[in-house]
Amino acid sequence: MVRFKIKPLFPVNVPHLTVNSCGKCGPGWLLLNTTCYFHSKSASLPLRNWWESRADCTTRGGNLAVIDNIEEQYLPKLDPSIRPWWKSGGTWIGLSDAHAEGNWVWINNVTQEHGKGYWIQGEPNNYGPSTGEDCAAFVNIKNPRQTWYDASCSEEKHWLCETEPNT
Ligand SMILES: [Ca+2]
Ligand SMILES: [Ca+2]
Repeated sequence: MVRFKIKPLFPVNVPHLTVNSCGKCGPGWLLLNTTCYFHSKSASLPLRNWWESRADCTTRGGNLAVIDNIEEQYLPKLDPSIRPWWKSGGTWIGLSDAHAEGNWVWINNVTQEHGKGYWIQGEPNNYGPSTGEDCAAFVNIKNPRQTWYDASCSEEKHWLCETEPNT
């Protein structure tokens, strides 16, 4: 049973999560709407830095998740294999400003519009004295519209992969 205390704030339909993807996604992947997702926590994998996380997704035939719709923000709450989602810690997604500080670009080369997206209030803040923070992760605390934050790419976290279903 999934409860959404904040539901009135989010006038979207709760997306349908298909745990049995009927062969459309590979083993360990979940089907949400029309996309397959793999969360490292569901496979009990050790934490990895951003680059290693991306490499793992590539090995699995996908890449780090590109979050471009609100439904994807619900995934950590819907996926029973990564509960309790509020204790899952940070999860890498495919968003970085490593090439130009403050210019956030997804791994599919789509630029994240400044002031848009699902950043936690006060993020991204490039916190830190020297290296700053150039990779984005999400953590679901309360509000699905405020889950992203920037962190040092060398930090080790869970990660979320995404790929197209088999046809
Ligand atoms: Ca940065
Ligand atoms: Ca930050």
